[in-house]
Amino acid sequence: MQDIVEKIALCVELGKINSTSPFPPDMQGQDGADEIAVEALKNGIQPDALLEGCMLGMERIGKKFGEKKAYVTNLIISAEAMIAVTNHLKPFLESGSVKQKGIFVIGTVTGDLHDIGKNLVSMTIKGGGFDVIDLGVDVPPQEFLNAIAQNPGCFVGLSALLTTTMINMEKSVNAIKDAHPETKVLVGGAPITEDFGKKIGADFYCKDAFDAIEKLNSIQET
Ligand code: B1M
Repeated sequence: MQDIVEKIALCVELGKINSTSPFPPDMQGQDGADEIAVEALKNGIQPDALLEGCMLGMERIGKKFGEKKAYVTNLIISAEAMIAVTNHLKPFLESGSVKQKGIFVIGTVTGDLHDIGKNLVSMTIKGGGFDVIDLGVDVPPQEFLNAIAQNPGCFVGLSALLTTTMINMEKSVNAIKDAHPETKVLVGGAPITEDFGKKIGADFYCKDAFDAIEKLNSIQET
């Protein structure tokens, strides 16, 4: 199991998407994240292990980038490698109980183009029995307001990955709470914390996709 986690982590860190990807040159012809994920799932490895490998790989490349030891292009191919894995996880994450529990609107806030975490949250919440409306990335506050107006009673999730876009998250929460104070807002993303969520008036901070579904279920139980 640990072997698979490490193999996936290495492919994601180095941007080895599949056997035909040219990077890194010393891994040419070898299986990439895509083939390793398919094989692992075929052998009964749990999707969680593949996700763990992806997160580890992303953490490593993110750290290198922060230390100026990697470029944006490295982040792009690492993202492609992780997407290759998550594409195979989609059926598992989305295959929850079919009972429709409500509508969940999600988007990455204005100015932010990161969507891998948001997409994972979308899939997991869909699997948890909610209808998901994914507004995509770089979503201005007004678009969230339009979606709420069209889906009364929905829950809203906001994602932000940049310290520079956390302020835009606050603007979106304010706009939502001003226009629709009853709407429950959940926030998440790497730089977001419980304290920050509270400070900007969000109802819930979610550390990851599984935490998000737990929080949504808890709202429903109250
Ligand atoms: Co960017 N990037 N990036 N990047 N990138 C970070 C975030 C960074 C930390 C890297 C670093 O410097 N170490 C850094 C931000 C620094 C900061 O703000 N202080 C950074 C930077 C600087 C940038 C650019 C500015 C680089 C540049 O152009 N010079 C640029 C900005 C573009 C923009 O958005 N305007 C940029 C671009 C990119 C790519 C496009 C190349 C690519 C994204 C591709 C894509 O998303 N399709 C990318 C990537 C891949 C990363 C890292 C390496 C990985 C992010 C990721 O996908 N993680 C990242 C470093 C890192 O995070 N370690 C980095 C995996 C994902 C599953 O985790 O998104 O955290 P995450 O989601 C988690 C939780 O946070 C939570 O659940 C998920 C797990 O279950 N969650 C939620 C997320 N959203 C939620 C919403 C919820 C609930 C939970 O709602 C309820």
